[in-house]
Amino acid sequence: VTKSHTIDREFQRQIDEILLGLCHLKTAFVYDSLSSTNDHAHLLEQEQATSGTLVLASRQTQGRGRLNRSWLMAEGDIALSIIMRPPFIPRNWALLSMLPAITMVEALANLSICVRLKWPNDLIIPGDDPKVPLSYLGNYRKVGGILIENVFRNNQMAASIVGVGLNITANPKLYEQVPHASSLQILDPAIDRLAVLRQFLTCFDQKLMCLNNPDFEQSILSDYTNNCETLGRFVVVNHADKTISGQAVAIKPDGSLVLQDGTFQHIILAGDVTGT
Ligand code: BT5
Repeated sequence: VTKSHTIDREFQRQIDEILLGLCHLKTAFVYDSLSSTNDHAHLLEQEQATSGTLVLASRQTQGRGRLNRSWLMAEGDIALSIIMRPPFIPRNWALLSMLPAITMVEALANLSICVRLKWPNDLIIPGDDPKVPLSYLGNYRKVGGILIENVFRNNQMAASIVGVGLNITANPKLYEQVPHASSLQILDPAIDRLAVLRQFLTCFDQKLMCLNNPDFEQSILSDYTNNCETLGRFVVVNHADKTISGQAVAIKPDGSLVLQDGTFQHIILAGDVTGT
């Protein structure tokens, strides 16, 4: 974990101004560069940071995806982590990754940018060249991802670190390494990182305020389902040396994906999905 990080004062001031109007997201640590905002959030969590503490960085040297895969970013992209603690955590943990995903969909829709979701945690946009076979999901490209890391102490959930990465700037170096990656600037050349963050943080804060509404879980699930591009498609799932294929037909309340293969139903808890 980086020890010698510098605060990005101008960016910090802009984020602080956004947080002034919010209820739960109250404190932010905004850096030039970190190894990973999730790593830094874990450090703050160990130092008793309160629920709603935010970490942002303009660059990451060791950004992470799931299963220790690497997450690449360029200056101007979004990398953020939010420390969440009980009771400000949905009782159904499956909602932990759905919540930032649908919040980002809503935030970008408010800026007239349409992104979709790829199960379980990718933010995607349509590509512009339908002829390139990408073995990802049809003609869609990945513009963002979510990484949830839960912290347990004494058999109890002490915190959840909610990490969100979003590609804003066009980044040819990234597309070379990840052919199915894209960036929001390609859809909207005028996109503004701060406007995206303002929308995202405001929407996320509002959602947290609704955590105790009786229909909260149902509304997150149905927002997720409605925005999930995986559903309806014929997909292949790879997980731990196993391959399962079928039509994606539903998302269950525990976050699993239901595949229909002839008369069989497969319930997929985790895995990487590709589809046409
Ligand atoms: C994810 O993992 O998609 C979760 C990414 C979470 C990143 C955020 S940034 C802030 C916070 N701090 C961190 O260190 N992480 C979080 P996964 O589904 O495992 O996808 C990882 C895969 O996406 C890689 O193996 C690449 O193929 C691809 N990839 C890497 N960088 C990408 C990018 N910038 N855009 C699109 N795809 C990328």
